[in-house]
Amino acid sequence: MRIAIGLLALNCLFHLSTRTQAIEQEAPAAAQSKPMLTIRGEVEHPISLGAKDWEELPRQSVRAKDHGGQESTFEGVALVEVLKKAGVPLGDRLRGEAITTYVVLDATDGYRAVYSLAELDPAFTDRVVLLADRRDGKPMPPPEGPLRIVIPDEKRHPRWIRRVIGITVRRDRDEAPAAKPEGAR
Ligand SMILES: Nc1nc2c(c(=O)[nH]1)N[C@H]1C(S)=C(S)[C@@H](COP(=O)(O)O)O[C@H]1N2
Ligand SMILES: [Mo]
Repeated sequence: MRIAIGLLALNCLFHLSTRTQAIEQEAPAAAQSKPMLTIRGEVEHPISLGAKDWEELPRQSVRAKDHGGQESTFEGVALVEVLKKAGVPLGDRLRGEAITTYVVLDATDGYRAVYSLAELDPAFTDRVVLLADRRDGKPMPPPEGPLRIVIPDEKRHPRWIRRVIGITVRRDRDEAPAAKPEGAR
């Protein structure tokens, strides 16, 4: 009898622990799916954005013609908003050494492109560089999405990066100048 009760208890414990493991494995995926976008480099707080963080960012939409000439409504988050969340100098803080700041965007296929911070800052320009997640009201599946850069008034399309996954913010301060600055010996 004692052995039977002991076995029963063990059996219950076993089920409980496997059940807990199953819940633990499911929970992170449900609460915060794997990162959509990682921001690192010269930022105040490097971050990885999950679907939930992404949903909290301010959204806008633009009309733009893609490389094939098809005009669509693209909806998403301005690239600068993502950078603001990670913390970069903008507006009147974007001067002096900071004005050499640029961002390198990475795609899942290894494709990369560069944008200067000043050309993304609404204090400098009305041009929009959008990280789009919807085209004509629908999510963009790979190989275009889930995130794609859209730049409505850029005449050529190499910087319309598909499948964006990472952003590195860099500053040029460490580079030697091309010519000797005045006053240098
Ligand atoms: N990830 C990724 N994005 C990319 C490219 C690429 O090779 N990989 N090619 C670029 C170039 S050169 C162009 S012209 C456009 C083409 O966009 P489309 O696929 O919508 O026609 O995508 C740009 N975005
Ligand atoms: Mo291209």
